[in-house]
Amino acid sequence: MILMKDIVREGHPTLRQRAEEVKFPLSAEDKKLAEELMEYVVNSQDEEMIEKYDLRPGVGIAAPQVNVAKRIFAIHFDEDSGENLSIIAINPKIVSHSVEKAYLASGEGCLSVDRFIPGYVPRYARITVKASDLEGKEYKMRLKGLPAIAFQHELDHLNGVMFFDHINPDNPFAEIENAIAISRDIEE
Ligand code: SB7
Ligand code: NI
Repeated sequence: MILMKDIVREGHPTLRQRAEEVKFPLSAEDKKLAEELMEYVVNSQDEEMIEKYDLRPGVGIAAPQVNVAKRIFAIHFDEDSGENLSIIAINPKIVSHSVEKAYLASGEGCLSVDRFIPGYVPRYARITVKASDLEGKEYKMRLKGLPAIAFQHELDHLNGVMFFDHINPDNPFAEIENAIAISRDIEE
């Protein structure tokens, strides 16, 4: 199982690489990795598992964060988060997006970043995405709100991009044109 000690931090070169496409059928190793990424996000939202294994909560995690440069991530929102999305995304793509932007009013955090970095992270408000599941079956879905933000945060990890790369360096809280603010009451 993935623990905090397995998560690479800011400064690690894998976080700045473009991750490789994954081939199907999945190798046993890739399948295990995808399942472990999902297991981490599910456990990281469970009070008892957090205590027991000293996990940091996260709604998503991407393979490069455990030092594997492959295009795989998992996103999971706990049932009572008010969202419903639980996906393993392999070779994910954004096929179209809104002109309107969105940002989290509280800013973003990252399991690979051990400090608080204030500022708005502009994202697309709505996205249509494609990805493959563990069986190599392609699916397509539309996302908005927090799930759309989480998907873009994870997709960035596959492209070597960190959330703070998007923050305006001159004024981290400068108004973002044509954007809606999203507030969340759950962690990360
Ligand atoms: C804020 C946090 C996340 C997504 C969107 C907004 C995920 C945090 C956990 N991760 O570091 C995942 O890459
Ligand atoms: Ni992250």
